[in-house]
Amino acid sequence: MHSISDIKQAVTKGDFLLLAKTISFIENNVAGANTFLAALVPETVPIMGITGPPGAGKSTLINAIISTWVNENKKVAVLSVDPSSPFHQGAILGDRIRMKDWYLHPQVYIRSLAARGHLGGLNSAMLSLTTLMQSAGFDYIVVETVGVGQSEVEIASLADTTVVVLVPEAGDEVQMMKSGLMEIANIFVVNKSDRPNAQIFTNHLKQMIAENTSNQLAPAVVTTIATEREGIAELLKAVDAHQLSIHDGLQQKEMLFNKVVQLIIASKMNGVDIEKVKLNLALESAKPNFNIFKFAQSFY
Ligand SMILES: Nc1nc2c(ncn2[C@@H]2O[C@H](COP(=O)(O)OP(=O)(O)OP(=O)(O)O)[C@@H](O)[C@H]2O)c(=O)[nH]1
Ligand SMILES: [Mg+2]
Repeated sequence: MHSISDIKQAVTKGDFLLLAKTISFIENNVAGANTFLAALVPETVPIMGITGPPGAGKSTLINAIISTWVNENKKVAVLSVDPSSPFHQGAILGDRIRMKDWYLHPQVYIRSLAARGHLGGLNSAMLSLTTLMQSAGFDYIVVETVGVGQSEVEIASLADTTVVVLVPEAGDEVQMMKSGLMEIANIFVVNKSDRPNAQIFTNHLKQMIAENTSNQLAPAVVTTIATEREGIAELLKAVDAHQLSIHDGLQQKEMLFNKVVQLIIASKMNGVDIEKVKLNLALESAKPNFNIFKFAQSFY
């Protein structure tokens, strides 16, 4: 493992090689990774989560947001979770195109992460990596996840401000209610508002929010056209406003608690071979006297 001060120094110069290596070490939980993490002193850099259905324009939005921050001379880290489903095989390549302006920029570090294959789960890996970014001299951290399954929704809830990106299409409202996106959104973005029906959709959404949340907690709604960089200033304003509102401590304590629980679970999972669990389960569960507790206990 490299020292965090070496990593930080390199990041300052726009050299992300040490950072990239360290991320791989943490992802693979190599010897020394725990000690390294335990010595980190993170700055209070807010984490912005961006989630929403596939193709809603999350990466295009991030691409536009980065340009604002780079112009302010800030350093930006983007962690993009690739769900690695057959439907998303082009995701990493797609992101390289969508965020093309920034892949080689010295102020911007973009990393795609596979959703599967992390010891102890994606949540704890994500927590480690965002803390690393907070310790490495970045001013802004963005986490992009596809809001399809519950696990993706959970990752977004690790963020300080969660932005849910929707598009004006019929049926999405119902879908959103079901998928749990409503609960985690601090800000809703109606992207692709160049499309017909954008205004109607936005009005529906606002109405739904009013019916489902108390005024105090109501998430803001911002309309954007990410491809034209329209609405980005309004979005960033809403993010700032949300950041200011979360310092009441209660929500933060709850988040901190959830993170600690994730880490404990991850440490307990350390050394458990998930593939072996799966394989053995397939064999054992077919037997007539199968008992789930007995089976699980064999891995404790
Ligand atoms: N018309 C229109 N198209 C847009 C807008 N924003 C993004 N797009 C297009 O929508 C497509 C998907 O954009 P992405 O940014 O890759 O969407 P994403 O949500 O990151 O997609 P995944 O990461 O695959 O889930 C691209 O072809 C974009 O050019 C917009 O505001 N208007
Ligand atoms: Mg994307």
